[in-house]
Amino acid sequence: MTCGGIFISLGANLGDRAANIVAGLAALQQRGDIRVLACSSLHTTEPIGGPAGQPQFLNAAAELDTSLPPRRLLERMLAVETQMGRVRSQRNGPRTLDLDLLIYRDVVLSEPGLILPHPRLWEREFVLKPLAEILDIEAHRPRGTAAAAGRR
Ligand code: PH2
Ligand code: MG
Ligand code: MG
Repeated sequence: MTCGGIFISLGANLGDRAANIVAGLAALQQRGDIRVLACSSLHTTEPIGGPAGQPQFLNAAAELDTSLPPRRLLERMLAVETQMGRVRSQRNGPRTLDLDLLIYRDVVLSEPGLILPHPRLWEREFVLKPLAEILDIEAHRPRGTAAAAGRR
Protein backbone atom coordinates (compact mmCIF):
# COMPACT_ATOMS: atom_id res chain seq x y z
CA MET A 1 0.00 0.00 0.00
CA THR A 2 1.34 3.43 -0.90
CA CYS A 3 1.12 6.03 1.82
CA GLY A 4 1.89 9.73 1.46
CA GLY A 5 4.40 10.90 -1.09
CA ILE A 6 2.19 13.79 -2.20
CA PHE A 7 3.58 17.26 -1.45
CA ILE A 8 1.90 20.65 -1.67
CA SER A 9 3.00 24.20 -0.97
CA LEU A 10 0.87 26.73 0.86
CA GLY A 11 1.18 30.50 0.68
CA ALA A 12 -0.81 33.42 2.08
CA ASN A 13 -0.27 37.16 2.19
CA LEU A 14 -3.73 38.53 2.96
CA GLY A 15 -5.76 38.44 6.17
CA ASP A 16 -4.67 36.27 9.10
CA ARG A 17 -2.07 34.38 7.07
CA ALA A 18 -1.28 31.68 9.64
CA ALA A 19 -4.97 31.05 10.33
CA ASN A 20 -5.62 30.79 6.59
CA ILE A 21 -2.93 28.13 6.19
CA VAL A 22 -4.18 26.12 9.17
CA ALA A 23 -7.81 26.44 8.02
CA GLY A 24 -6.83 25.41 4.50
CA LEU A 25 -5.24 22.21 5.76
CA ALA A 26 -8.32 21.49 7.88
CA ALA A 27 -10.61 22.11 4.90
CA LEU A 28 -8.61 19.70 2.74
CA GLN A 29 -9.16 16.97 5.36
CA GLN A 30 -12.83 17.72 5.93
CA ARG A 31 -14.31 15.03 3.66
CA GLY A 32 -12.05 12.34 5.10
CA ASP A 33 -10.46 11.32 1.80
CA ILE A 34 -7.33 13.48 2.14
CA ARG A 35 -5.01 13.20 5.14
CA VAL A 36 -2.26 15.62 6.13
CA LEU A 37 0.72 13.52 7.24
CA ALA A 38 3.27 16.27 7.88
CA CYS A 39 3.49 20.03 7.82
CA SER A 40 6.54 22.29 7.81
CA SER A 41 6.91 25.36 9.97
CA LEU A 42 5.63 28.69 8.64
CA HIS A 43 8.24 30.79 6.80
CA THR A 44 7.96 34.55 6.36
CA THR A 45 9.11 35.37 2.81
CA GLU A 46 9.44 38.42 0.60
CA PRO A 47 7.02 38.41 -2.34
CA ILE A 48 8.55 37.26 -5.63
CA GLY A 49 6.84 38.80 -8.66
CA GLY A 50 3.38 40.34 -8.66
CA PRO A 51 2.50 43.94 -7.92
CA ALA A 52 5.05 46.20 -6.19
CA GLY A 53 4.50 46.63 -2.47
CA GLN A 54 2.35 43.57 -1.86
CA PRO A 55 2.58 42.17 1.70
CA GLN A 56 5.08 39.55 2.85
CA PHE A 57 3.98 35.92 2.52
CA LEU A 58 3.77 33.10 4.97
CA ASN A 59 4.79 29.89 3.20
CA ALA A 60 4.62 26.26 4.26
CA ALA A 61 4.68 22.78 2.75
CA ALA A 62 2.68 19.69 3.64
CA GLU A 63 2.71 16.00 2.84
CA LEU A 64 -0.65 14.45 1.98
CA ASP A 65 -2.05 11.00 1.56
CA THR A 66 -5.08 10.43 -0.65
CA SER A 67 -6.47 7.96 -3.14
CA LEU A 68 -7.78 10.85 -5.26
CA PRO A 69 -5.92 11.03 -8.56
CA PRO A 70 -3.86 14.19 -9.25
CA ARG A 71 -6.52 16.09 -11.21
CA ARG A 72 -9.20 15.43 -8.58
CA LEU A 73 -6.83 16.49 -5.82
CA LEU A 74 -6.01 19.70 -7.71
CA GLU A 75 -9.73 20.45 -8.09
CA ARG A 76 -10.18 20.03 -4.34
CA MET A 77 -7.23 22.33 -3.67
CA LEU A 78 -8.67 25.02 -5.95
CA ALA A 79 -12.06 24.65 -4.22
CA VAL A 80 -10.40 25.17 -0.83
CA GLU A 81 -8.67 28.31 -2.13
CA THR A 82 -12.07 29.66 -3.16
CA GLN A 83 -13.61 28.61 0.17
CA MET A 84 -10.84 30.57 1.89
CA GLY A 85 -11.85 33.71 0.03
CA ARG A 86 -9.25 33.73 -2.72
CA VAL A 87 -10.07 36.13 -5.55
CA ARG A 88 -7.96 35.84 -8.71
CA SER A 89 -7.56 39.35 -10.08
CA GLN A 90 -3.91 39.64 -11.16
CA ARG A 91 -1.03 37.26 -11.81
CA ASN A 92 1.04 36.60 -8.66
CA GLY A 93 -1.20 39.07 -6.83
CA PRO A 94 -2.03 39.00 -3.12
CA ARG A 95 -4.05 36.03 -1.91
CA THR A 96 -5.68 34.66 1.23
CA LEU A 97 -4.48 31.17 0.31
CA ASP A 98 -2.55 29.55 -2.53
CA LEU A 99 -2.26 25.76 -2.68
CA ASP A 100 0.11 24.31 -5.28
CA LEU A 101 0.56 20.62 -6.07
CA LEU A 102 4.32 20.05 -6.16
CA ILE A 103 4.91 16.30 -6.28
CA TYR A 104 2.44 13.43 -6.62
CA ARG A 105 4.50 10.33 -5.86
CA ASP A 106 6.39 9.40 -9.05
CA VAL A 107 3.78 10.84 -11.41
CA VAL A 108 5.17 12.85 -14.33
CA LEU A 109 2.58 14.61 -16.49
CA SER A 110 1.99 17.79 -18.43
CA GLU A 111 -1.61 18.77 -19.01
CA PRO A 112 -3.35 22.16 -19.20
CA GLY A 113 -3.25 23.56 -15.67
CA LEU A 114 -1.40 20.61 -14.16
CA ILE A 115 2.30 19.81 -14.57
CA LEU A 116 3.97 17.29 -12.24
CA PRO A 117 6.40 17.69 -10.66
CA HIS A 118 5.61 21.42 -10.41
CA PRO A 119 7.66 23.16 -13.14
CA ARG A 120 8.97 25.98 -10.91
CA LEU A 121 9.59 23.88 -7.81
CA TRP A 122 13.38 23.95 -8.12
CA GLU A 123 13.55 27.73 -8.71
CA ARG A 124 11.60 28.86 -5.67
CA GLU A 125 13.28 29.24 -2.34
CA PHE A 126 9.93 30.05 -0.73
CA VAL A 127 8.84 26.53 -1.75
CA LEU A 128 12.11 24.63 -1.23
CA LYS A 129 12.89 25.84 2.29
CA PRO A 130 9.63 24.64 3.86
CA LEU A 131 9.64 21.49 1.70
CA ALA A 132 13.14 20.56 2.87
CA GLU A 133 11.77 20.25 6.42
CA ILE A 134 9.53 17.34 5.43
CA LEU A 135 11.22 15.81 2.36
CA ASP A 136 14.78 14.85 1.43
CA ILE A 137 14.74 17.23 -1.52
CA GLU A 138 18.26 16.37 -2.68
CA ALA A 139 17.10 12.80 -3.33
CA HIS A 140 14.35 14.18 -5.58
CA ARG A 141 16.33 16.90 -7.36
CA PRO A 142 16.51 16.23 -11.10
CA ARG A 143 19.96 16.15 -12.71
CA GLY A 144 20.99 19.53 -14.03
CA THR A 145 19.13 21.68 -11.52
CA ALA A 146 21.48 23.71 -9.33
CA ALA A 147 21.51 23.36 -5.56
CA ALA A 148 19.04 25.70 -3.90
CA ALA A 149 21.51 27.66 -1.75
CA GLY A 150 21.28 31.35 -2.54
CA ARG A 151 18.58 30.90 -5.17
CA ARG A 152 15.06 32.21 -5.15
N1 PH2 B 1 3.69 32.77 -4.77
C1 PH2 B 1 3.68 33.21 -6.02
C2 PH2 B 1 4.48 34.32 -6.47
N2 PH2 B 1 5.33 34.86 -5.49
N3 PH2 B 1 6.27 34.89 -3.36
C3 PH2 B 1 6.36 34.38 -2.13
N4 PH2 B 1 7.25 34.88 -1.27
N5 PH2 B 1 5.57 33.36 -1.72
C4 PH2 B 1 4.66 32.80 -2.56
O1 PH2 B 1 3.94 31.85 -2.17
C5 PH2 B 1 4.55 33.32 -3.88
C6 PH2 B 1 5.40 34.38 -4.25
C7 PH2 B 1 2.82 32.57 -7.03
O2 PH2 B 1 2.04 31.60 -6.54
MG1 MG C 1 1.74 29.49 -6.15
MG1 MG D 1 -1.35 28.35 -7.20
